[in-house]
Amino acid sequence: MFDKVLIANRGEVALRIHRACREMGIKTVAVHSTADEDAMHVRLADESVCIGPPPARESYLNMPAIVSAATITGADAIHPGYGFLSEDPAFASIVEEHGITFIGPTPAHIRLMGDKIAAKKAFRDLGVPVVPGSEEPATDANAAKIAAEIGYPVLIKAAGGGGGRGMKVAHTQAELARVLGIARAEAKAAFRNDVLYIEKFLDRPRHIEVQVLADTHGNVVHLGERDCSIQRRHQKVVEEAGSPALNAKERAEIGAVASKAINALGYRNAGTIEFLFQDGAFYFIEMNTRLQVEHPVTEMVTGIDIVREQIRIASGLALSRRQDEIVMRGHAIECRVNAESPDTFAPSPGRVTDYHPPGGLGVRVDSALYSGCRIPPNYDSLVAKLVVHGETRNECLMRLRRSLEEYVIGGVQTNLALHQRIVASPEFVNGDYDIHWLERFTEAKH
Ligand code: MV4
Repeated sequence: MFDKVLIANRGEVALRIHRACREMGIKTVAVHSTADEDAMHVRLADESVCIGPPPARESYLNMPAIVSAATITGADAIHPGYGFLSEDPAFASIVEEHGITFIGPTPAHIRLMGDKIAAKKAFRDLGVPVVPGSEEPATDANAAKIAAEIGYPVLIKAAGGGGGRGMKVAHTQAELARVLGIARAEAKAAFRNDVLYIEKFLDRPRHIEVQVLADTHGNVVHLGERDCSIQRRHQKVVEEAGSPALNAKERAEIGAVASKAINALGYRNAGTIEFLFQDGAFYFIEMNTRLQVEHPVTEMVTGIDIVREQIRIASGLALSRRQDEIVMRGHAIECRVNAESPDTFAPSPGRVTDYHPPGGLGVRVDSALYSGCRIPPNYDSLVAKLVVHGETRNECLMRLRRSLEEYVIGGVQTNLALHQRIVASPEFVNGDYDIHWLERFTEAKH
């Protein structure tokens, strides 16, 4: 097992990783920008290294600075968290070239899943259902033929994309011709890759993802699914485990399909397989090769510490449980608490004057906030995750409502009131929502 892990991240996820290390008797190294000198992740770590100025490009994305920090402090391994360098195959390679273990998948698997066409083909070849669409890149010459074969409406996606940026819907051949060039220019600007592909457009799907873990001994398990359909502009706002949309048969099937594919791919460490689910059918769309923001809902229902498993896997140990030893118990919901304007959704950085997180049975708060801390303007507006567990979805909702009422974050604007409105809405209470629901809900208010 590792003696010392460098955490190449900030905020709540840096703390989350620190906590797993602490419990395992592993020393931690925090890295931070000059904007984060007083940050909680720096205070808790055994050692810390300043890696650059506030802009992420020059600090949390600064590979030489981070690898140097690991070398100087004698760290055996680096955990990248999520965002920043977590899905950069070059970073994973460079870390390993320096004799440091990257806590994550191989660079080859990160690269494969970063190419959305290649990833989709790999899963389709393994018998996983995918959205009907082109197997090859869409060009000006073949796009109309591909779209006609699939049937309109179609969705144009960027092979280097993901997370939804740069997608365009076309309802007719004329519209396809109009938006193809725009999609290509946007993809090139955003991802430096102008390769596009075309899929049948699903008009009201749910976003359901399966958490998997794989070790280097050939063991693979899935930890059930999360429903992440409550989102706005491709930012998830509420996630739950399990999905209110799946029955027991569908749940077993989506998990089994995910495990089988991960095993065949020879994948290692934690991963998330994303599906769209509509009219009782699920379709693979993408795979994420990192720890995800919403991993705690899965931890709450399985009792498995996903970060601990990641560290164990990276150090060569076997998974701590077999599939038949994993039991899903109850229901969990996560609310992403953002420091943002409730009206414009613009980030609301500043000093937190008062901080009183909720507590009690079944309540978990992952946050790096403290009374008097500063939220810098340079990073993501996510400042806390309120994660609540209950024996039933209804008990979970009761606990979530009172936890949201207890939560006090003073000095900055937050989306706590939006969460209160979501959890009070009949559609959310009934589990009756798709990926478009929250956008309609927030627009109706304005
Ligand atoms: C789709 C789709 C409808 N039809 N693909 C957006 C993020 C990216 N990972 C895939 N996305 C979508 N792919 C087909 N064929 C709708 C979306 C989509 C979406 C998916 C998941 C969560 C939120 C979303 C919001 C808008 C669109």
